Amino acid sequence: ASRKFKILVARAIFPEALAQLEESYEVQSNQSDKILTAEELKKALSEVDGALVAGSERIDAAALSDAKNLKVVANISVGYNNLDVPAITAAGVMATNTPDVLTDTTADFGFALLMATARRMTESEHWVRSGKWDQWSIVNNPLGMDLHHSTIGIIGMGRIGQGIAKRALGFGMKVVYHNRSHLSDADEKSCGATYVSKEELLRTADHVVLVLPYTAQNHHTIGAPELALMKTTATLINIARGGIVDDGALAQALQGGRIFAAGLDVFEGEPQVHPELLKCKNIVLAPHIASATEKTRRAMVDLAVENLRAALDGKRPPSLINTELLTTEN
Ligand code: 8YV
Repeated sequence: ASRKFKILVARAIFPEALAQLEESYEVQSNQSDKILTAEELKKALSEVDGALVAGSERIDAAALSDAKNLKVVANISVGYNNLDVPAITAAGVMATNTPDVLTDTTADFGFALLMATARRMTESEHWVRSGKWDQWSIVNNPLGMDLHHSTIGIIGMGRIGQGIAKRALGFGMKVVYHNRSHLSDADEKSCGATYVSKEELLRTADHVVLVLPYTAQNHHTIGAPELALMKTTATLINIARGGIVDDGALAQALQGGRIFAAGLDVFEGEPQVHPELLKCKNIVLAPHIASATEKTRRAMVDLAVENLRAALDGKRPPSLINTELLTTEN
């Protein structure tokens, strides 16, 4: 019989999932909340056949330099900017992610963050908790912006962007989007969405929602020049990645009344948050939880495990990223 495969579980996962892995593999795992250092990660990767990782593990040429037996890196995340895919491919390693299973949960959260931001829910809660709320007032209340019948502009119209568009239709919103490519006519129709240039989107949207992947090209998609195009009454929602927004420029725009409010689930350099953002009142902050429901996080782990198992069994993983690894072999 062949030897048992060794795997690395770089992050805390559900105990039942870990127990199942331990039945099939020799498992090296980090179940603490401490992220492995680059050195620890490199060493662990040199000893295993497969690895389950998430956004905080950077997998690049340096991390892979001693990884002689590694066949698969399964990311427990749909976004994979933590993976240097060309370097992983060059090492002959399969890379996988977790699309689809988190689409609706993440779109729900995007909408929740949008509603909370437009209606100033964080500020309102602080007011109630502070005991300073003394009476109902027509004018001295946190007056927000309407969602219904407003225009939502979605930048990044993949699965999650389309999920947000469909939710927006229920609010009678006009949906415009910007994306690398146009949607098919059928998809545009089912989302009720119209393609516009990024500039037109920024000028016309009442609510701008960012759902695009982080790539070198998308770095600071929203910075001072883009914020300057937006309506002063507009809200900006980032559920994509830190680095897509220039957080320093955003803090200035919020403090200067350049835009109305922002809702952020992701930050440049998270879990650090730009200190100027923390001073802003017109902001709703969340700790990167858009996919965080029990059901969805379990589904993400299960899909990552399915990807890992398939690769180690010599089968095609269901969500293989570097498909060219298989096509060149055959
Ligand atoms: C993950 C995410 O929880 O899937 C993504 O792209 O941002 C989240 O769902 C996170 O990236 C794990 O690191």
